[in-house]
Amino acid sequence: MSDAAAADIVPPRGDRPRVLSGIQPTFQLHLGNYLGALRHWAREQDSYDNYFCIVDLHALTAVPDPELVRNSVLELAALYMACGLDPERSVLFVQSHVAAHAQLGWILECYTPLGWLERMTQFKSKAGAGRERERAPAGLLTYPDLMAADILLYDADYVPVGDDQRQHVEISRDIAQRINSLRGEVFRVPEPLIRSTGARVMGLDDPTTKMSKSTALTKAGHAILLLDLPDTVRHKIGRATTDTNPSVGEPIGPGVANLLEIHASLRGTSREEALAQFAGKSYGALKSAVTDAVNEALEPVQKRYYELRADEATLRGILARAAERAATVANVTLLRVQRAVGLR
Ligand code: AQP
Repeated sequence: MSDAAAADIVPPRGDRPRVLSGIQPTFQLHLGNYLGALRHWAREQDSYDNYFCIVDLHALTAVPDPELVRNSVLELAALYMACGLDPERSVLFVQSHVAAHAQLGWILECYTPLGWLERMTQFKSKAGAGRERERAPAGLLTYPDLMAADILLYDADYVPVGDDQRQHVEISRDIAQRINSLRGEVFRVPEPLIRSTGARVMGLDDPTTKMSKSTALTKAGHAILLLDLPDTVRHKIGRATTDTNPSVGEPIGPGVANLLEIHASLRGTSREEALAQFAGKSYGALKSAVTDAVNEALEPVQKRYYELRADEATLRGILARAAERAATVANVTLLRVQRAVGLR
């Protein structure tokens, strides 16, 4: 097909706004990924035109073992669906299966001032300093351009993410606006979509840092993993940091606030209602209620996950079909950008 013909076949957008988001297939997902991202994506599928990717190219910045990447992609695909994402209503695809992501990523790198990338919090925290930084993979620095490519390729209106990703969506907007101002209206400029509950679940062991997959890998008590057994969940929450008050009450420390937030988020109440419910109660009572809420939420997810994960052929088929659908949209945008920057 000629370029001109490809550019004319713009898949219909429909009336609903489009969302694009993704998760790295690195290590196991945790409760923060579920409450901050996945659960909202699944619940709101009928309100949006949905594109959710498994961002395996991003995972390479952590340089995991190849077998781990391969396995984690299928694990994540099964978890997406186990958490309620429906491949009929959402395009669930693997980032590296659509070559346009890497192609647009390079173009964006060439249009992004180095200072913007060097200022990113994630780069500074993950690349370290001095000799450690010299050895860090260059992909840690250019990561935001690839993420901007993920979003901009689909002309996404919104990017539903947890609060930790706010800076990445902001830089994607900045990159899009910079190119639009230099080369005409090339990109739709997306907005972050950050929900008020569950947007920043904190580590159980250290409630001043966000729950994260990479920390969970080295600290067993840090995160509740979506595939944790009920007893493991009970044990981890039982050991979660609270504070020195004799019972739940003002002033609320960060550990107790985190447990109340998890409870409120899972039970569909407000923070104020959760505080009123547990005020004056022991930390043991709060932890027991949080454990029950977590285990009730995870039980159906785990059951469905193991059924889906057992059928690898079906998973691969879903991902292959979704990559074709995603590529149809992405290639049209890529061609538009290539023309705007003088490559065609
Ligand atoms: N603690 C969290 N609370 C709420 N939302 C969160 N998300 C991540 N952590 C929390 C959201 O989950 C989606 C996927 O993010 P990710 O793949 O970057 O997951 P991660 O746990 O942040 O992974 P890493 O590899 O461990 O990253 P670092 O080390 O940077 O924390 C996103 O929507 C994210 O907002």
